[in-house]
Order: sequence, then C-alpha cells, then structure tokens
Amino acid sequence: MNIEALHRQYLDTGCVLIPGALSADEVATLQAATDRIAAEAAGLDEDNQVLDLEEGHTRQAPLVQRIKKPHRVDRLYFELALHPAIFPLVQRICGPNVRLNHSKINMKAARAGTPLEWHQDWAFAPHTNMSTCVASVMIDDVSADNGAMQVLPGSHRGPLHDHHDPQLGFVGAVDVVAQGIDLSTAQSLEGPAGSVTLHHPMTLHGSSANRSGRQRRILFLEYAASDAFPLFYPVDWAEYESRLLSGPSTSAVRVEPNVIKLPFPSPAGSSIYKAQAKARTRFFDEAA
Ligand SMILES: O=C(O)CCC(=O)C(=O)O
Repeated sequence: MNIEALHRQYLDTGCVLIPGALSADEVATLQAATDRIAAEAAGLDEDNQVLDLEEGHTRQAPLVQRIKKPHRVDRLYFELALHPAIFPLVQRICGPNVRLNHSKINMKAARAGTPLEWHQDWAFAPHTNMSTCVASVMIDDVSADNGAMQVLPGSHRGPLHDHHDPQLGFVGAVDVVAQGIDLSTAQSLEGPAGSVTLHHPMTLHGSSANRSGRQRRILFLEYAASDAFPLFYPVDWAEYESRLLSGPSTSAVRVEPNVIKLPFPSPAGSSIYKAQAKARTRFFDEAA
C-alpha cells in the first residue's frame, strides 16, 4: 500500500498495519540490541531505571516486563523513529515538525506477560492538540497466541472513555463491559517481526497475556507534533528539545478544543502496568 492509502486507512479506522516494514538485517539488529538490554535483568532483584520486571522474576529465571525509554539506552531506537517506512507516514499524520515523545518496549515473556487492559492513549498523554500517534514495531513474530495488540477500528472518533475509578482515581483502564462497548469488530494486529502498526491516540486497544512459548516484544515509538505541548508531565527544555526529529526548535504551542481528562489523581504513578494493577475489573485473564 502506498503512503496515501495508508494515511487514508489510518484516518478511516484509527490504525494501519504495514507487514514486514523492516528488513531482515534491521530486525536482527533490533533483536540483538533488545536482548542486550534485557540481559541486565539477570543481575536485578527489583525494577531499575531501565527495566521493569514481571511478578515471579528471579535472577535465575529473569522476566522483564518493560524496557523504559530505550531511545536513551541505545541510539538505535532513536534512529528507528526516523525509519523511511515509518516516519513519512508519521509526518502525514502529525505534520512536518515532529518530536519523539516517548519510547518503551513491552516484553510479554513466553507463558507470562501481563495483559494490557483496553485503553486510549489520550487518557494517559493529553496534549494541547491531538497531532500525536504511536508506531508499534514488532521485534518478534506477533500472533494472537503470544499477545498481539488488539484495536477497535473506528473508536478513534471518540468518545474518550472513562479511565478513572470513582474511589481510586486514574487506573488507566476502560471497563468495557460496564461501559457497554461493543468489541465484536475488534482486530488483532499480527505480523512477522519487523512489521509496524500505527494507531491514533483515541483508538481503543489492549492485549492479552502471552499463552505461547514465544516471547512477544513490541517497541512503541510515541510521536507528537512539535507544537503539541504535553499536559501531563513537567518539561525539561533541553531534554525536550533533544527529542526533536524534524523541523525547527519552537516554543509556539497550538491549542485545540479537544476533550481532556487528566490522568490524575494517580495512585500508582505513570506506568500503565502499575496504574492498571489497581483496576477492580479485568477483561483479559492473566497467563495460566
Ligand atoms: O503491549 C501492548 O500490547 C500494548 C501496549 C500499550 O498499549 C501501552 O503500553 O500503552
């Protein structure tokens, strides 16, 4: 599919899948870099600056839940944000001037891997305008049985669903049953390693536990137009500027009238895993 067709599909459905966007060599380099970072877990008993560990992790049988901000650990991930199969489409979506907002790798270890409850990224990451999107790069082959991301096409048109619990505050999860959300048209985004998906900040998505014997690692590259100012984290200007991918430095901010509910009060901090651990209802079962 050419870039116009991909962009049209993104606008229509709130997500697109580009199978095999990365070459075999690029996939091998990405897998090796990710293995190297995750290997540190064998010396850890608890989360550190880079790694979050799954429940049940031991030094002998390491289980990594997430690599936090890999673009700070290895330049490879920052450069991948500019990949020619990804970045031109991001620019169609967000505009020519773009910042890397955030990056993370969700690891979903074999026969483990915490589920991610249904949510919309906008509930976690509101900005002054909605010119933001997320590219997901499959580091491993991804299928339904190893916890592919699922999306609800069309949900990007809204509404913004409630991600708060009346007693606990922000839990970062939508109770799809209580809120009567029809998931019958949900799609599972599957593909060989090196496939890429892009989704809209309002697209409802989630993923099950990994029931297979194969790990499922996905790199998430979060983008924002350079004039979309984050409303949920304090900005260190030099660090913020260091993530500019295209266009000039600017302190101009574009403000649009979008629905915003801040992810506060936040009983568990900003990690989606920790926020969702507080949620009182579950759609996806834990790994058996
Ligand atoms: O890892 C996944 O399957 C989904 C990740 C996600 O939506 C998130 O971390 O916000």
